[in-house]
Amino acid sequence: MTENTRDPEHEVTPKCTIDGPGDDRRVFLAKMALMGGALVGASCTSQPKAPAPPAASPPPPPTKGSHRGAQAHVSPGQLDDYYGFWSGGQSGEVRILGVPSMREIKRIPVFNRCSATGWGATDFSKKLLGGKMSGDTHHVHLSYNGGTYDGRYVFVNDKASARLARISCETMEVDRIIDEPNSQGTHGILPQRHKTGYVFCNAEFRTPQVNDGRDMTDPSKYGAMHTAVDGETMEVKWQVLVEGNLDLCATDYQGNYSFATCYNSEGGVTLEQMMGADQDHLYVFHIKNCEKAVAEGKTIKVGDSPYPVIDARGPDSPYVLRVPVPKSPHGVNVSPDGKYAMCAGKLSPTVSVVQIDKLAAAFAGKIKPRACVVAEPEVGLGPLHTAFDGKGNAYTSIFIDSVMTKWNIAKAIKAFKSKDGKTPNPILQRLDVHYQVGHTNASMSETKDADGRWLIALCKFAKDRYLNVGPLHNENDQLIDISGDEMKLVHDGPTFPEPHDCVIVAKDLIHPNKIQPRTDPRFAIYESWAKADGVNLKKDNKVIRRPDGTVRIYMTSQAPNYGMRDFTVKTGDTVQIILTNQDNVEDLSHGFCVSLHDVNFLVNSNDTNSMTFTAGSPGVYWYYCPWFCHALHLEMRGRMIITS
Ligand code: K7E
Ligand code: CUA
Repeated sequence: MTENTRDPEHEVTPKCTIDGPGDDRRVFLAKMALMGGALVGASCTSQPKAPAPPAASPPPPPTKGSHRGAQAHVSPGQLDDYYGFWSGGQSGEVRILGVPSMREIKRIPVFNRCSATGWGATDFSKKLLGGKMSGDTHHVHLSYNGGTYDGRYVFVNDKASARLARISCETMEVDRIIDEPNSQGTHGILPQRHKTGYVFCNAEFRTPQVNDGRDMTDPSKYGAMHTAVDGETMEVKWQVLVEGNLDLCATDYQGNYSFATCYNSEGGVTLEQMMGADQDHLYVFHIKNCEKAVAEGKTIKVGDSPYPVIDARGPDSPYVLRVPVPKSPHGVNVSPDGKYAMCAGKLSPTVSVVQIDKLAAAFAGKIKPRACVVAEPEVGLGPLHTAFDGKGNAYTSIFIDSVMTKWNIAKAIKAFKSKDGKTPNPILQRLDVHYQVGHTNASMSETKDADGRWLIALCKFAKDRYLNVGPLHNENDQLIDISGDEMKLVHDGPTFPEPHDCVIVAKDLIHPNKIQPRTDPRFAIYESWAKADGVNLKKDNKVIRRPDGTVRIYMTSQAPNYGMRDFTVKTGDTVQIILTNQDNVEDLSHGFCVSLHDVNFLVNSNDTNSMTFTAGSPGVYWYYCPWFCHALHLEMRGRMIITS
């Protein structure tokens, strides 16, 4: 790079992780590499040899003036170019970051309890969560149309409780959560890309089918589900039962196939057993054949679940094709041209490139499944996930080596066919990242419109990159400029544990409402209560004692007042506050917090929200607005009077 327009204040210079004896990081990395080396070497005899040393050939010389670098600094008052949707890992939430500034703009509670919004405690969220208060989000993906995002929904998995949630892009609130039947460890998910059709969900953990106490000691009878959920209705449509662990998920751009990496074709239940075989598979699911089987009733029922299951355990069938790839693959990502599924090797230093238009011949038995693999470049130790720039290059995250490897897809295919299997060298650059990168993604990488501007490396370890804040370290999400010939690290972004994945979406594709549109499914619930009680939600302030003894408090808010200065209930009453915000202007949220009652929730502009609790001992309890809304915000309060 010959010129640099970035503000040096905002640059983070990549530190070398290879030099500097005695350096903590070096020792750590060496240990990791050893561990990984042992893993790879242990039973990997038929695998390709260790990867070539990092970037042996110097990167191409910069063409003068060819690349000024993308602008990472976003000045105060300026907006980002992209919405970044981040999974929140064990926090159970989803976050929205602006890219390239990496500013965290919003947290969306999904499977977690959130004190600020009341998510997990409000009536609607409690109903969706069914009493669960934790989750583990790994993968966020948006609904598609025509190969790119349609800006309507965000889908996210819960690995902990085998659930799928949907966030409405109108409000950036969760509107649905469903359980994946007969599944544990719901991990990889991906919607179809030609339209909002199915969202496919992979169960990572093999379990007895049915899991009711049978077959517990016979893991050979365990299986895992690949589930097709209708992204529009959020109903499970059908499932495919297979014998192997299903890890990451992908879909093609035509609507023909869905994919799952399978790292445990051995069917093991211990780590050693799972690493036994040199070869695992990319499972390819044939969607039309599955639909046909469902239509013709060639399905079984598993347990209490009403949904049809295609039993595809055993050899290849019209439903599932198993493409052999080196042992324990992890990520699978489809290139923006729709041609290739990239299967990252994890325990093999390779990425297996599967040519999607060969799959039909393999399903038809005309070629061997392995013949669909058209390249297998060596990218480094511990490849996990792959992103794309839309210019024919791929970027694979390399966990053990702590690098991002940029490689050229066409060159990798050519090299695979060549006499020595190595020429031309497809590896273009290896960039140190800090440290132990998991997922990676690039701007619009999961669409046909991948634009090659920004790459994110989601690093699992931050080590010494930030001020010491105690034993729990943050993660380190690094921003890399890929607009030129070379990758260039431009920003470190700390995140609270542990985002696994993110997608980066051009801002023009997302259009949230700034005022609550009152169209989410939860409004039908409030309206039905109000109708039954003869109440006008938007106007009335009324205390209704229901026949079942429940006391419903319908209340309005308008800065800086609640519609009720006080209300009276009896000790032990079940009290439901249904609060409607009459303020109908941007950014005027109120909330409702009741002293000593663990009640605290948010009501946005033009919103209604509700929470139910039990009235405590007799006395006076102030309720107040916790959101700073007005000069008289502190006065926005009233008394709950509890009589005996
Ligand atoms: Cu690689 Cu759950 Cu996407 Cu983590 S998974 S890294
Ligand atoms: Cu309403 Cu503060």
